[in-house]
This record gives sequence, C-alpha cells and structure tokens, in this order.
Amino acid sequence: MPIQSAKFIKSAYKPNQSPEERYPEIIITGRSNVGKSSLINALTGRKELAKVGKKPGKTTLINFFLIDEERYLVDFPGYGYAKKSKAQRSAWLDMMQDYLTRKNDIVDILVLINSHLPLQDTDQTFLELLVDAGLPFSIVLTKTDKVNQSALHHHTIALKAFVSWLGRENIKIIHTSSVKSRGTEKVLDYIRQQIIT
Ligand SMILES: Nc1nc2c(ncn2[C@@H]2O[C@H](COP(=O)(O)OP(=O)(O)OP(=O)(O)O)[C@@H](O)[C@H]2O)c(=O)[nH]1
Ligand SMILES: [Mg+2]
Repeated sequence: MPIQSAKFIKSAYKPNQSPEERYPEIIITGRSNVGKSSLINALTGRKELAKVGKKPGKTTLINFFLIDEERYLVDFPGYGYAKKSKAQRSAWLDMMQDYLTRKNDIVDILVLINSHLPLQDTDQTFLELLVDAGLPFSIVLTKTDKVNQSALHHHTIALKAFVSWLGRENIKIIHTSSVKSRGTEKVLDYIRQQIIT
C-alpha cells in the first residue's frame, strides 16, 4: 500500500533537538551520496520532499519526515565522505552513536549501501558500531539500476558474510533503485512491520 501522507516536520542540528511529538523512528543512514534522500522521495512518492544532491554531503542536518501520521523517517547526514576531515568524520560517528543509543523510539536503522561500489571501510566501521551497541538494523542496497544481477548477487553474499562474521545472522537485505522505483514496496512493507517492542 502506498504512503498516504508524508510531511517534513523539522531539521535538527543536534540529537536533542528532535520533534516534541514522538513516534516510532526509522533511521535512514549510510555514506554520503548513497541515495538516502532519494529513497525517502521514492518511498513517499514525493520528488522533492528530501533534498537530493549532485555533490555528496547535501544533507547536513537530521531531517524528520512524518509518514501516515504514525512514524518518522529520519534522514541522517551521510558519513564517510572523503572531503570531510578525519575529525569531522569521527565527530559524526560520535553524534550518531549518541543519538542511536539514547533514543528509545528507534524501531529500525536502515543502513544504505551502494550496490555498485565494493563495501567501503566506513560502511564496515559503521556496521561494527551498530553491532557493538546492540542496535537493530537492516541493509538496503541502493542504485541497483547500475549493476547486473550477478554483481548484485555477489555483493549481497559478501555483505551477509561480513555481517554474520560480526555476529549478526539473518539480517534483512533489500535491493532498491530509486531511479527505477524498484524495491520501494518491499521497503515500505518492511518498515510497516517494525513496531516498538
Ligand atoms: N542511478 C541511480 N542514482 C541514484 C539513485 N538514488 C540516488 N541516486 C543519485 O545519487 C546522488 C545522491 O543522492 P542523494 O539521495 O542525495 O544521496 P544522499 O545519501 O542523501 O546524500 P547526502 O545527503 O549527501 O548524504 C544523486 O545524484 C541521485 O540522483 C538510484 O537508485 N540510482
Ligand atoms: Mg541526503
């Protein structure tokens, strides 16, 4: 079922500035330019709800979108963009960890990973951080319009192996292309199943 209503609620500079009204949160995160904002637009069927950038680093704030008056999609600034300094990257990781471990409205974290690039060091570091913190997460392989089936299959296997090596079995991996609107129904169905336990 498509999303009925989607609205931008606010941008936060800091984790403690989230909206007063609380709803379950689905965090959308991943490296800069992986397609986080594009996925939010594809999921909601609204082309310009979240700002999409040609240059990596477009989303610099935490943006809250209220979906069907029942949950937030939270667009996080990207990590691992090469032009950011090491100090900036580590500040980002600290902020992220702080937010994710303190907020108990989080029902799932969608970690977006680019299907047409090999798994990056920053992705590995971030997945490790989530496992170490005992946080729930799922993986969305983005931009699948840019790879063939065989490459996608190998990427998926490698990811599964890495995540189970970290100690998490049966992690959900969904393939999407925001350009072709592929996989968006699957993501929506999956998001709707997530409830606070
Ligand atoms: N081919 C293809 N390009 C995509 C897809 N999704 C996003 N892009 C492109 O990738 C670039 C980055 O997309 P964004 O959605 O802004 O990525 P982001 O992860 O929000 O980036 P930051 O906000 O900078 O962290 C844009 O040029 C998009 O048009 C996709 O499914 N397929
Ligand atoms: Mg963005």
